[in-house]
Amino acid sequence: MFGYSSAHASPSSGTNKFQGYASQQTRPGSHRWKNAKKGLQFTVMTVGCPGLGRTTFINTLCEKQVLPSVEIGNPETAHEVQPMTFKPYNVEMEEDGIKISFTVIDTPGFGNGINNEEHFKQIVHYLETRYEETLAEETRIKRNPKFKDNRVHALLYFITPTGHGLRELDIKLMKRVGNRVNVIPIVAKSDSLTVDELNAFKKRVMEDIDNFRIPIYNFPYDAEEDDEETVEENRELRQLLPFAIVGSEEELVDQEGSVVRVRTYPWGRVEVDNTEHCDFARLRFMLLNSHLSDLKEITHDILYENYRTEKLSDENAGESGIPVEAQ
Ligand SMILES: Nc1nc2c(ncn2[C@@H]2O[C@H](COP(=O)(O)OP(=O)(O)OP(=O)(O)O)[C@@H](O)[C@H]2O)c(=O)[nH]1
Ligand SMILES: [Mg+2]
Repeated sequence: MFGYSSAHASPSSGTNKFQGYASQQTRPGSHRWKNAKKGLQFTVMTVGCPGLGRTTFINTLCEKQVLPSVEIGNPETAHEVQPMTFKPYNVEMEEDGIKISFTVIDTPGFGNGINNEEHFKQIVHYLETRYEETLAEETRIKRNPKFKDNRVHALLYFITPTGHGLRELDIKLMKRVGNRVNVIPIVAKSDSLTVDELNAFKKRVMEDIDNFRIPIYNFPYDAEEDDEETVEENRELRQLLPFAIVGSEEELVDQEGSVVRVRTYPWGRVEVDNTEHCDFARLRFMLLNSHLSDLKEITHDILYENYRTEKLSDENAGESGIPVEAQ
C-alpha cells in the first residue's frame, strides 16, 4: 500500500525489512557466496521514452550521482529532435562484500516519435554487436586475456504510467529485443498512480505481455528441480512484475539518524526504499544481488547460445552454397 504521509509508515520500515531479507541471501553455498571473491562484470541497459525518470533511476540505483540530474543542452538546438544515442556509465560497486563492475547503458532519445523503427533496429544491433565481439573472441586461437565482455545482461524497459496498458511502442520494442536480452518491465514514476490504479495497471500490462507473447525475464524456476526457497522467492518476484519504480535523489535524515531517499509532496512523502511504497528496493536487490548470476547465466547459456547457433548455421549454410534466405 502507498503510505504517502509519514503517519502511515515509519520512515525506514521498508528499508529495515529489506535489509534483513538481503543478509539472509548471502549464505555459504549460495551463488552470491561463490562469487564473493571474484568480482563480477554486470551490464544493464535502460530504455524508455523521454522524461520517464531514467537518469534519476540510474543515480538512485547506483546510490550516487553517476549522471548529471539535469542535462543542460544548447538552447539554440533545443527544438531539434536529438537522435538516440547509447551512453555507457561505469560504476565500481560493492554489494554484500562482492565487487561489481557495473555498467549502465542509457539510451536518451529513444521513442521520441520520429523514427522509432530505427531505434528498435539500433538497439538490436547494439545487443548483437556485443554478442558478435564475444563470438569473435571465443573463436580466436589465442585468447586476449584483457578481453572485456560487454554483453548486456538485462534491459530495464520503462513503461509510461498511463493506466491503460501497454502502447504499441512498448510492445514492439520488447518483442524485438526479447530474444537477445533479459527484458525486465518496470512501471516508471509509479507514484503517479493510486494503489488501485497501479494494481490494475500491473495486471493489464502482464495480460498484454501474455497476449502479445512478449518474451520477458519472468524469474524462471523449476518447481521439481529447484529448492523450495528459490521457487518461493521467484514466485513472489514474478507476482510483482512489472516492478513499480520511484526514483529520487532527495535525501532526508529520519529520527533514528538513517538516511531516507524520498520524494516530497504537499501531502506527504514517498520513500524510494520502502517496500510498501514501491518495488524499487526489491528490484535493486534482485538485480544486483539475488538474481545477478541468473541473469548472467541466462544471457550466456540461452540468449547468447541461440545467437551463436543462428549465426554459425547461417555461415555454414552460406558456405554450402545454399542461399541463407532459402533456409
Ligand atoms: N513523480 C516522479 N517523478 C520522477 C520520478 N523519477 C524522476 N522523476 C522526475 O521526472 C523528471 C525527469 O527525470 P529524468 O530522470 O531526467 O528523466 P529521463 O528519463 O532521464 O529524461 P531524459 O533523459 O530527458 O529522457 C525530473 O523532474 C525528475 O525529478 C519518479 O519516480 N516519480
Ligand atoms: Mg536522462
